[in-house]
Amino acid sequence: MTQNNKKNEVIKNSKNMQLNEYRVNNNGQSMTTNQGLRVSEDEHSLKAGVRGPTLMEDFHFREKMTHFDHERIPERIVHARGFGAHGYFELYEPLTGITKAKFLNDTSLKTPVFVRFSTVAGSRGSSDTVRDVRGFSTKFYTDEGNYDLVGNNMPVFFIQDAMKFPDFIHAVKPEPHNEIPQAASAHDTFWDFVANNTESAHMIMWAMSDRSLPRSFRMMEGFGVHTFRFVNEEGKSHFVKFHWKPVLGTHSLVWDETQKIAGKDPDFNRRDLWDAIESGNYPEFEFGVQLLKEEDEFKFDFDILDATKLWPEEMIPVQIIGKMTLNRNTDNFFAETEQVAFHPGHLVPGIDFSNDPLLQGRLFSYTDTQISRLGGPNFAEIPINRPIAPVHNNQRDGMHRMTINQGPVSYHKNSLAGNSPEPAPEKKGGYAHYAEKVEGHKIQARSDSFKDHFSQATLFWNSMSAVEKEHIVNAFRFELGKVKSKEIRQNVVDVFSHVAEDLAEQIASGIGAKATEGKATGVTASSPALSQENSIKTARTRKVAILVDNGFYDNEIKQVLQALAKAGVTADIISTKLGPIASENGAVLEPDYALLTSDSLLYDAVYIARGRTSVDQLLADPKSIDFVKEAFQHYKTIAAVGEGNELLAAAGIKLDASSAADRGIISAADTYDLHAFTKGFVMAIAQHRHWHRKLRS
Ligand code: HDD
Repeated sequence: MTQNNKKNEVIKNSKNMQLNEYRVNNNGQSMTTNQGLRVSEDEHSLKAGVRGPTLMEDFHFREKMTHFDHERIPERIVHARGFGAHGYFELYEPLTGITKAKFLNDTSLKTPVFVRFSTVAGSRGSSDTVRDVRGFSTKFYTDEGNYDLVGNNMPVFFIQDAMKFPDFIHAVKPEPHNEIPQAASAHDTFWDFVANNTESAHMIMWAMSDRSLPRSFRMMEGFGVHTFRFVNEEGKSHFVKFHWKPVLGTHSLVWDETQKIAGKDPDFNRRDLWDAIESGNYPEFEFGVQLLKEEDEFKFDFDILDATKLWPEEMIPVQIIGKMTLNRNTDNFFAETEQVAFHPGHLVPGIDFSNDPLLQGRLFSYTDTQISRLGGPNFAEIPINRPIAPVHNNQRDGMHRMTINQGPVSYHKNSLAGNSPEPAPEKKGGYAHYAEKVEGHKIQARSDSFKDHFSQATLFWNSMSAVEKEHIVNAFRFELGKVKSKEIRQNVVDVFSHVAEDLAEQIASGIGAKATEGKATGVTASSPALSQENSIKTARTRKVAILVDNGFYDNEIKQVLQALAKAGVTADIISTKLGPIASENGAVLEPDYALLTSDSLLYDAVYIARGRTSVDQLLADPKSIDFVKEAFQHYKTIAAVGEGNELLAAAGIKLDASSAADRGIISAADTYDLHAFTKGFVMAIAQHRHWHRKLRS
């Protein structure tokens, strides 16, 4: 083993090995109290007689109950619902001369990471598929200390100054008088905020777009949002924006589907991530940076310190420099995902802040929130938060202190302990803040360069495909349609009249409001990178529902399953009931789900197998017809063979030989070329959705 490889192994495993210290396995063990005393009885409290009162001296009962009574900690004020996983980061290209961060310079390193994806507005128990921004937080356990990239799946934000964050969050959260609605922005206070705070216009365009409805956490982009700084060995700085690009492409659900999934499987996104990792389909995200020279700071028609602006990729390309792979689920949700504490101010040498006023405010908020959520200042000692780099300082005591610091000295400078721990000079890895020159008056105001609230909202609108535009208009109509105040609805239309006339008109005509002409920015530029339709398309890891019952053709199912598996597509067998089903020649298949416990909402594609008896049984259950109908309405690929085509007809899907394939319907007669059929099926699945299909054709 070379030196580098050895190092690799150590780094790769060190977080996992560190967690080993804390793992507890109860298998084969006797039950004890928290004091280690073996317990002989765990079902009956100690009573004075079998029908008598419970006795106070039952310490096991008291301990069990006290612990239970305190099992919850405050949920996060935002991003309460989330899901985490472990993995590692590998560097393709060293950023030599750009940043001195070691994990971005040494391609032989595998840096352990923990990632938490989240929604923003909902409570911990809310549904995964609501219309919302998704959090995308990554903790890199580097050997220079933890580096946290606490981002979202959208590259901009609602507000420009952190001072407004509590207001914005109050407006989007359930209204305080009745705590309605849960995990939804479709209500009066949110849209009243939007109408009165026009800096939110660009982010609202993203929030009303399909980006708010990710098909999977594995199919979302991630963004650091703010402009940060890279600093090199010589102390020279570049501005930088961070990007995560999913290897499977960026894809979304459709609105009708998300609302129904919220009932059918509120854990849809977290289950998808868990299952993907368990089955070895490790989610992968490439890491990209947009770099800007210090001297180019003022070359743009937007301010790079303004978090409501993105850097168009066509203007400043994203350089892909590495990849993150998520390959391990948590052992325990609470210990890891709930207790993980991210902070945009957890940095390593070579990475620094910009003066973005949103970022500056975040630097205060995150530690503050951890202190109340995690019960004191020692949250960094919780196993998931502990760095793999050694920790030495003079901080002592506090709630839940784990470290047993030795010796009498807890101050700096000292002679008694040889002045240790001693600050490390920059050359020896000590963090030194970038020596930016700053001058100015103390002032509570915003720079004029932050005043353009609409140009990039128009850029975003211009960059959308016709289908994406239609989804945005429908989202506005839905959200504003739920707003009771007519005045607020009109005020919002007035705001979006600044973005684009056709947008404002279409919103207005759906909600009984009026758009005003002549106010729009007139921006004509577009940025193709913003449209999801230009994203990577692949069938890999997509899920197919196979509808089948007794009397199927064994050989056909086997070959289709093989072809799907070869393309990396997973499949579930769904039948009218659970329990083994038999083919026409007696071969047996075990269904994964019955129609009752399944739904096409939970799949990317449907396949209806041939077989007279099989299809007759399916046809006799109306759920199978709804299954196919909804898959069609949600633009999903549907394949049918032989008699299976009758289920298409029963679902009202008329086949038009000239355009059927185009609409993602792969239909075959009894005798057909199986190879060509499966190839066409996989290609159609890779398209994600067949948007041009007309509803209920
Ligand atoms: Fe924040 C959590 C992302 C602005 C204050 N934020 C939180 C999480 C994410 C973000 C992903 C969840 C972390 C996790 O998984 O545990 N926040 C962002 C982004 C922002 C942003 C991308 C803008 C670019 N946030 C923002 C502002 C403030 C906060 C302006 C306050 C000044 N955010 C918090 C917080 C949270 C938080 C209250 C709640 C739970 C936590 O920190 O750990 O401190």
